[in-house]
Amino acid sequence: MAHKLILAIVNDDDRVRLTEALLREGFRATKLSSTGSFLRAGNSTLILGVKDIDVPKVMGILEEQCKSRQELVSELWLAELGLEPDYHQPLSVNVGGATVFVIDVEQFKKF
Ligand code: 2BA
Repeated sequence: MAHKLILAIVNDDDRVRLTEALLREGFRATKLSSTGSFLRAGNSTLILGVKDIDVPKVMGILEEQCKSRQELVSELWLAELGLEPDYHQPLSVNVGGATVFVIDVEQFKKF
């Protein structure tokens, strides 16, 4: 049976609801604490090993549970990036509900 590795970077605020929904449907996940390079805010990266056939179901749960939202980028950080001439106010960016990578898995074993 072929498997995929799903890496999903999600907002911390969605993590509990998302992992509960995944567990209800029988999907196991490992959570890594991660940090976005642009906002430098904490987010969560979920690692899921799933059967090929289950990928659409997991994608559906991610889409349903992860809400996109507006977040402000601090002026201090914009200045550090050298972007302050373009922005005279804190910048509002649309942070996606989930950033998802689906990767082929060569082997999946549990010992
Ligand atoms: P951050 O790097 O903190 O990015 C947060 C949001 O800031 C991004 O939302 C995007 O709307 C904006 N942003 C990021 N880089 C930008 C730039 N150079 N100029 C203008 N705006 C920028 P999302 O795209 O939804 O990404 C949310 C989080 O997902 C990211 O947090 C990062 O942790 C991860 N991510 C997104 N794309 C990725 C990729 N291609 N590879 C790895 N991680 C990624």
